[in-house]
Formats: sequence, structure tokens, C-alpha cells
Amino acid sequence: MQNPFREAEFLLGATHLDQLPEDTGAELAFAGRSNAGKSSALNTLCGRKALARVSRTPGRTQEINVFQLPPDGRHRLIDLPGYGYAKVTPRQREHWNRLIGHYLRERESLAGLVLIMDVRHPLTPLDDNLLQWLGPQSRRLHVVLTKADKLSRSEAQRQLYATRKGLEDRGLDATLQTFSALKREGVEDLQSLLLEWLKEADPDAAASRPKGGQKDAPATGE
Ligand SMILES: Nc1nc2c(ncn2[C@@H]2O[C@H](COP(=O)(O)OP(=O)(O)OP(=O)(O)O)[C@@H](O)[C@H]2O)c(=O)[nH]1
Ligand SMILES: [Mg+2]
Repeated sequence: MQNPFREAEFLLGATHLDQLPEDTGAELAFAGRSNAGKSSALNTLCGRKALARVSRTPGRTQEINVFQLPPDGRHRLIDLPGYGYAKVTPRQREHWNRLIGHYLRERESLAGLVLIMDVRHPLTPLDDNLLQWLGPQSRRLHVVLTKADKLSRSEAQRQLYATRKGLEDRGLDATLQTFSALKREGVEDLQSLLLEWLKEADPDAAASRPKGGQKDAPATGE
């Protein structure tokens, strides 16, 4: 299958759920602490330098940013606002928390969540907050320990094992990997997993059909 992520396009930034596109198809959301490296991971996934803004100032991505995937936007990538940025008013923080909480609980088309954590600081209390919002309906969860270039290979592996244990202790069924946007490590693993999720979430999707061509007859009627 060709890589749809390379042709992701920015669609809109939403500060309220009602600004999001119609809740159909399949979305893959990226969440994580402010400055964890979400936007960088998204850019690396898509092989683009500046698809999602990368900030030097933490907390820059304050909206739910929506990127549509070819050919028709039925599949989308979502860059959620980072949590845990200290320099915001309690009101703003409350607004973001509610926004992300509602998104995770209510978004029907959310096929899976990619939780981005700094490999040096995985599973902070704020990450736990987010994981609670995911709720018992247990959406697909993939944990990306990024900035792996900041540690030696063996240290990064140790963090990976510790995080896997931490997730198991919380009763969470998640896949996980190390990643580096800087060194472009782990990109293919992330791409193939997310493609798999899209296929599972929406097997009849237009994305897997040749444009304008004959589509395969599904085994069970559409
Ligand atoms: N060394 C290293 N630095 C990284 C990596 N990924 C991101 N960074 C740096 O970490 C900082 C934050 O990256 P962003 O991608 O903007 O993080 P974010 O999670 O989107 O942050 P907010 O949108 O502000 O919440 C930037 O200075 C990046 O250059 C990585 O894999 N390795
Ligand atoms: Mg960002």
C-alpha cells in the first residue's frame, strides 16, 4: 500500500469540538505533554519538515490540528494540544483539559491514540490523567518514546521495558516503541502500525481503492 502520510494536508485548527470535520471515517490522534515531541513525530511520520508546527516555546500547539489524508480526507491525523505547560492561566488549562477529554471520550471516528512521551520522562501523572480519559472502551493505544537520541541504546531499551511494565501495571493493552525525530529512528514501525489501524478501522475506505477505478466487491455487502 502506498504511504498516505506523505500527502497529509493541514485542514483546520479547532478550539471547540463542533469545529471538527464530520465524525466519520477514521482518525489517528497524537497526544502528549507539552514539548514531548508530538509535532516533530507527526512531521517525521509524514516525511515533511513543517507540516505540524514545531515549537521552541512549549505549549504552542493550542488547538486540535486536523490533517487530512488522501484521497478524500476520510482518514485524518490529529495533533492534540500538549498538556502540562506551566505558563497558562488555570482557565486555559481547564479549557484544554475539557477539550481533549471530550475529544477522547466522544469522538466516534477516533481509531487509535498515539501517546508521545519523552523517553527520559515516561508515564508522568499528567500522562496518567490522559490515559484515564481514554476510558474503558479501550481504544487502540500506541506509546512512542521519543527523543531516543538523548539516551544510549541500552538506556532507551531500559526505559522501554520499564514503560511496558508501567502500562501492564495499569491494565493497559498497548504497543510501544522508541523513536527519534532527529535521527529518523522508528519511523517505519510507526507508519506500518498506523496503516494497519486505518485498515482495521475502515476496511472499505476509499484510501485503499484506486481513484476512479473498480473497487473490489466486499465479502459482505456495503
Ligand atoms: N533531540 C531531539 N529533540 C526533539 C525530538 N523531537 C522533538 N524534539 C525537540 O523538542 C522540542 C519540542 O518539539 P515539538 O515537536 O514542538 O513538541 P510538541 O509536543 O509538539 O510541543 P507542543 O505542541 O508545544 O505541546 C523541539 O525543540 C524539538 O526540536 C527528537 O526526536 N530528538
Ligand atoms: Mg506541537
